[in-house]
Amino acid sequence: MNLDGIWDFAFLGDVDPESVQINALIYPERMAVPTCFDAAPAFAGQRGLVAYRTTIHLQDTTPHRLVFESVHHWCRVFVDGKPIRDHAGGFTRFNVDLIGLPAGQTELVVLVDNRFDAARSPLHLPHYDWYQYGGISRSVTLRRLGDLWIDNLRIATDDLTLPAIMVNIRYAATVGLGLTPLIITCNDQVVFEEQVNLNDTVGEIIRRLVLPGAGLWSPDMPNLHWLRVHLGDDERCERFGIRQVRVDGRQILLNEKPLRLLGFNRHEAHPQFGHSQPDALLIADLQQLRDLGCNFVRGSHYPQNPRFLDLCDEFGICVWSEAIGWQNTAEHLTDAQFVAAQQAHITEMVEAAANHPALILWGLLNEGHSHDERCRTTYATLIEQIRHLDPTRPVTYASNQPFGDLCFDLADIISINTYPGWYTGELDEIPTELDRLMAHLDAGAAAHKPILISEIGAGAIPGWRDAHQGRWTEQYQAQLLEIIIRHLFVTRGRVCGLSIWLYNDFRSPDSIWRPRGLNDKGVVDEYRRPKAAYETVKRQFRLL
Ligand code: ADA
Repeated sequence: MNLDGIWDFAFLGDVDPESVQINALIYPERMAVPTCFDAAPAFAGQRGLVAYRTTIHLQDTTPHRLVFESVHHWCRVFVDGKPIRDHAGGFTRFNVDLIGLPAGQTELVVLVDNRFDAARSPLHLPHYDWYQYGGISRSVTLRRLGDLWIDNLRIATDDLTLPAIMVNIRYAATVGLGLTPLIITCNDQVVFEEQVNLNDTVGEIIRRLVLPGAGLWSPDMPNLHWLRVHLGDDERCERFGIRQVRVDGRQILLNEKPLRLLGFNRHEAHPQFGHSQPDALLIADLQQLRDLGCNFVRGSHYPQNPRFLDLCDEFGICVWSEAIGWQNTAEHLTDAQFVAAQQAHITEMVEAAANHPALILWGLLNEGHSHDERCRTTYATLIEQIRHLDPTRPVTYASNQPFGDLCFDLADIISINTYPGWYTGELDEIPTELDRLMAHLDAGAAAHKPILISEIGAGAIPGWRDAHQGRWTEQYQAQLLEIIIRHLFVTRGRVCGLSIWLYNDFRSPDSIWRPRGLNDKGVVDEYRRPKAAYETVKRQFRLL
């Protein structure tokens, strides 16, 4: 049951969650779920503890599960007045299991806190260059689990030519059930049937399925298939694509063919909805990205909305999914609490998104201090964790220290954020600067690895054009991006991909570097109105 809608709401302010008497709360407001409450005019820019309330219905006394797709930044979930679970970190899915509760109508209350608190929500630090909105920002659902449920269903390509997939079914049950029927259908055809022995209350069933004639997924031909697994009384359906991505020397191969990634970074931000992404906005963004001639989006700097990933699967747009981070230093990367929070977040990111064929690349820790020896252990630990959770995709991280980085050997792809012509140098120096960068990488870390330019760009205040065409004008941004695209792909051709910084303008903490309170490096503004660079990039991408 989808619980999205209008919930009761209370803004409690600078209050300690431990001191809140849940049953005594009064809810003077109403709030949409999902949305970010601090994007709404009444609470714009406010930080504090808030309470959301709705009513849920438990069908019977068997286990039920609340699934939250994302809550910022910290929350405590109460059912029937009792605290069930705390969760820290936005942008990822987490479950709240309801075990042994009476059947019928009951009250669900979620205390949500968008204040910065490095101890309680270590993943959200105030220096990050994006406005960190608060609230229940993605959908909430209630599931009846019953006595046996499929906890997770993972589908991975095993063989491209047959083709064949590996299906991993993780199940849980309240009691050992013995022989239980397992039936798997693909696109409504039964492809597998067996009696499985479920003596344990948790376990994994792994099967290899050959699917003759099933079309492969690629950006040009995004074929998708439905896998439906019936285990006892439970049923789970997942959409998947058959495709393989791997790194071979300096190239990324998709289905054994070189893949050139052309696209943008994208922030999940909108002045009216904050990090929430209504379907209409997702579709509009994807339509523009397709119109721009993209086949790639880097989800900067956190895991993207599952609905966005669904649409990327359909539109044939490849995605880099990134675990949250922004210029984290040794202070964070050697802090056990921060590392543990990253590990939990990475597990949630991979679990939620692994079946999306569009997702071709995992990333982490944007511009963390990978040039500081003290940070290397954490880079190694987290990258290893991602590989362990999902050995089927390359791993990378965006470095802004290409001349001093100490962790490039840990990554499958070398990704560089660089701002020639913006933070350093002038337009005519861009080609030389890019060549200097490539020469350095080719002589060392990237000699046998692909290079991706994960950020590059310039600010442009929407509507500002003038005869001098200097920094902050739309003309300057358009010229800079044209020079970069032509140099990278027409003159040179060394890099395997580009994600321009960035698709959309987005709110950032107040600073003299951020006119209008926004990071203005989008080719569309915060309401997605195109700047001059939109047409320039579109023309250049389409010529390649
Ligand atoms: C960095 C960072 C981005 C953004 C960008 C900018 O490269 O990774 O998140 O802050 O700079 O706009 O300056």
